[in-house]
Amino acid sequence: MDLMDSGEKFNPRQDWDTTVQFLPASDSKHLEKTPGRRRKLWIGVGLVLSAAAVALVTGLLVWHFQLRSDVRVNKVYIGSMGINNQRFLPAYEDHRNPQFTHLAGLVSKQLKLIYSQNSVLAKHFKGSTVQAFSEGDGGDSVVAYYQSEFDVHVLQQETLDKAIESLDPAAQQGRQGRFLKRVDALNVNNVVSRAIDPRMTKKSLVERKSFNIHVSEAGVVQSPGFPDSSYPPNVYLQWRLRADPGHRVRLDFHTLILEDDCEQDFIQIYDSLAPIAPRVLTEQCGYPHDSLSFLSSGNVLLLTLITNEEKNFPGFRANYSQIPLTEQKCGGELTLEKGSFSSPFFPSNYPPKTTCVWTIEAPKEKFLKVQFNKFLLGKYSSQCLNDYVDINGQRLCGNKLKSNVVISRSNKMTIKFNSDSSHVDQGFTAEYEAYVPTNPCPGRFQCTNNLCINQTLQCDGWNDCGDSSDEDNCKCEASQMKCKNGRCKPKFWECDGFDDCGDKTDEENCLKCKPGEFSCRNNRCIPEKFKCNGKDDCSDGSDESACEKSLVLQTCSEFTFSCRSGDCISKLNPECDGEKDCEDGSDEDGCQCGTKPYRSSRIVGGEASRKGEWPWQVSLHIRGTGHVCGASVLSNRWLLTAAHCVQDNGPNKYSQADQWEVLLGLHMQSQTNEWTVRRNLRRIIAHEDYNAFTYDNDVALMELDSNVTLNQDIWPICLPSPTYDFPAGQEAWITGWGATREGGLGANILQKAEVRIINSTVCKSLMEEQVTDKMLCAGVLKGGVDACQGDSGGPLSVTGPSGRVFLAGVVSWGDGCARRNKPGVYARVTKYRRWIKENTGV
Ligand SMILES: *[C@@H]1O[C@H](CO)[C@@H](O)[C@H](O)[C@H]1NC(C)=O
Ligand SMILES: *[C@@H]1O[C@H](CO)[C@@H](O)[C@H](O)[C@H]1NC(C)=O
Ligand SMILES: *[C@@H]1O[C@H](CO)[C@@H](O)[C@H](O)[C@H]1NC(C)=O
Ligand SMILES: *[C@@H]1O[C@H](CO)[C@@H](O)[C@H](O)[C@H]1NC(C)=O
Ligand SMILES: [Ca+2]
Ligand SMILES: [Ca+2]
Repeated sequence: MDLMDSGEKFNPRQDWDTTVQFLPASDSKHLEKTPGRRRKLWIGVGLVLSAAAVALVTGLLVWHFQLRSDVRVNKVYIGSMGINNQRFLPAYEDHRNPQFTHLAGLVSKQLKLIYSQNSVLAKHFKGSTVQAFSEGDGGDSVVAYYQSEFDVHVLQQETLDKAIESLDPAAQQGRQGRFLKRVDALNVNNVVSRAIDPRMTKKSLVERKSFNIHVSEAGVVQSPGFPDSSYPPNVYLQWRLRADPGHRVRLDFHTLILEDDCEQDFIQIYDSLAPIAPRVLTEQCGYPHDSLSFLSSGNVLLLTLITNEEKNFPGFRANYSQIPLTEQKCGGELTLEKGSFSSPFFPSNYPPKTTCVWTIEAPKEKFLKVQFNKFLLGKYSSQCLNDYVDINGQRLCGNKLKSNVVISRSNKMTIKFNSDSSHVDQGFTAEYEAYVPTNPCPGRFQCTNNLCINQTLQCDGWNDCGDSSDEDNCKCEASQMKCKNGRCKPKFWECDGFDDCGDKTDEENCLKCKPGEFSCRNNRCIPEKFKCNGKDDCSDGSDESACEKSLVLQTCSEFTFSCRSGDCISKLNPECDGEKDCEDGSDEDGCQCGTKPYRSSRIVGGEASRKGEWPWQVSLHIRGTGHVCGASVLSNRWLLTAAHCVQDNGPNKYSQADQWEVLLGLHMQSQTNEWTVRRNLRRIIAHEDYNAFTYDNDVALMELDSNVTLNQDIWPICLPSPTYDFPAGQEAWITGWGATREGGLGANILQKAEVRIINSTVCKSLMEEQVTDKMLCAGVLKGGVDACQGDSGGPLSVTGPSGRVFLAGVVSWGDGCARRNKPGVYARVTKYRRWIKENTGV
């Protein structure tokens, strides 16, 4: 049995509870009060008490000042210094070697000399230590990494910070060499230092270690204990990675799972051998989903890990290697009429301190346009002072472009990419094309923002241009409604509470009841004040089903939740919402479900999901064929899928449990990892009333042959009670690898698509009455033209009021493939709640 099957993996679930409090991370040592100071404090307070209200603020300021005025702090700065005319020696890698000690001594002297020329620095300087050396750019120089300590008044820290920053090369321009000359002095070319990150000096960090690694031979670096146990608490670890001269270090993460709060546990990567803030390439925590491949500008890279006492997660594993600096030179002349280019090393993060220039020249009579397909250049700043792309003098930066297309009204274009010395990102990919000025989009539709799109996308109800220009002035089809602003939208978005037209015309004329009246589900109208009064005024109970407070009702209805005691309560969807609504608490029983382990730190637009985003998603494999259907985890033993997935099909005996293998905790089909669990099935229970012609009752249960350990990658979704309400207009997600029952190419990474639940009356009319009451319709909201995001049998996930996710449906027919203008049809899980309970006990 291999590691993946043991199920005895790290299980942080009990730690995720968001109610767990974090340890305060303050370091108050420097502010401890002495008795003498306390007296001043009392005087201060006395003054305050006797003063008028306006003086109160002033008094507090005085108090604050007096309390802190003679507190001194030991301020530590981390820096690097370039030394010219020195060759790097292998001995410089070992801090115990006499040659290291000698050069370190010279560096310390040099620093003292530099500080002595600045009155602020000279006054407070205590001493320096050198931690490491590396090769400088170009071979004939060495870089020293050091730490300098200063003893300063609390209130003068900022002055000291400014004095230190004034030593930066940028600040020193024109003054270079002034402070450097002395007979025995080093020839210094570059001094940069910054205050140490307070998270690195926390007293609680009991273990501090550095590892030196040569990356000339590729290898693996991982957090201690990975993957069998979580990383240790309260450590500060550094991995100093060195490549051969003339090479870059490359670091590719294969796994990274840390606590979801960067103040507690985090890694950082520096383009340096010391953690100097202006050289940081990235800081990561949680379960990041951005590109996790990094490159250095020179031949060194530093990886640090800091952890705290609580919430320790699996950690990381990364591959390191080196690549020659000459490899993948970027930029150049592009002379074809059509082509593409991208930032260096895309889709890895681009290296820092890199500049590339592309020139495009087309035949004289043509113009040029560039379309960015991906554009991630770090944080946006209005003048693009950090990383940027410059097109014919226009700078672009950040990760959102106003328009993805840039055109040039000439046959020439110059594109420059520039990255500064810190904070890297994934970069960009772009296509360029020369065009005839009179016909910019041959055979395609031209958007106002110059994008060219497939003509079939014009007037289809979806905004494909990004500026909606493809949806203006349209003639609507029969299945569409006409908005006042001229747009056409699929009819099933009418009256669902969302403004799909953009001018709200799709939501007008929807209410049948007069103002001041409540619309019952059975279309009756009752006075608003009868709503939630504990009496069934609609006579279908719907006026008592959506109430804030839970009243115990005299009569139950199909819209009200029944407690185990038999009482019915008047609150909408009371189960697992974190509040006890039934007297016996049965609405909050069995709620170990529907939570996602990590919160999203950045909303991504794309269709690929994050690892761990859908821990209830299961991949069902047929032995020898691979992935064919999806399923949802209901418990450590039971899965729910579609009955049509488990029907015999000629020689294929899909109804037999032994034909199947199920994969839980899977993210990429091609890449099973430590957290992927494989199981065989013990039995399959297809719904006895499944109808292969109408797809009615398209649900089936699967029992695993042995329990799985629930963890961050494998976790049940909540089952809704029979009365749970998923109203039309509610947002939901479908997920899957996109295999269709008929075969076809699936996706490698788990895909997701946002959909909205469609009013069943409307859906029934659209789908020509093939939709029964035990089915539910949902339509895709964006994209989804090529991708087939939903798998048969997979979940339709809806987030409830408390953030827990409920299983609203099982992908059944119609359109799991998330096509536009065509609703997907799902088995309505509320209708099978009792059947599931009877068969599984869940
Ligand atoms: C990392 O290295 C290991 C062994 O050196 C190799 O098997 C694996 O494919 C590498 N992974 C990546 C993501 O490069
Ligand atoms: C445009 O879309 C249609 C229908 O989806 C497709 O058949 C056709 O190949 C597309 N044309 C281009 C140029 O992509
Ligand atoms: C499997 O899990 C169920 C429900 O949690 C439990 O009752 C049962 O004892 C477990 N079986 C084994 C073999 O651990
Ligand atoms: C669905 O739409 C129909 C017709 O537009 C309407 O009468 C009905 O109240 C709607 N149902 C729900 C649950 O919104
Ligand atoms: Ca469109
Ligand atoms: Ca509740």
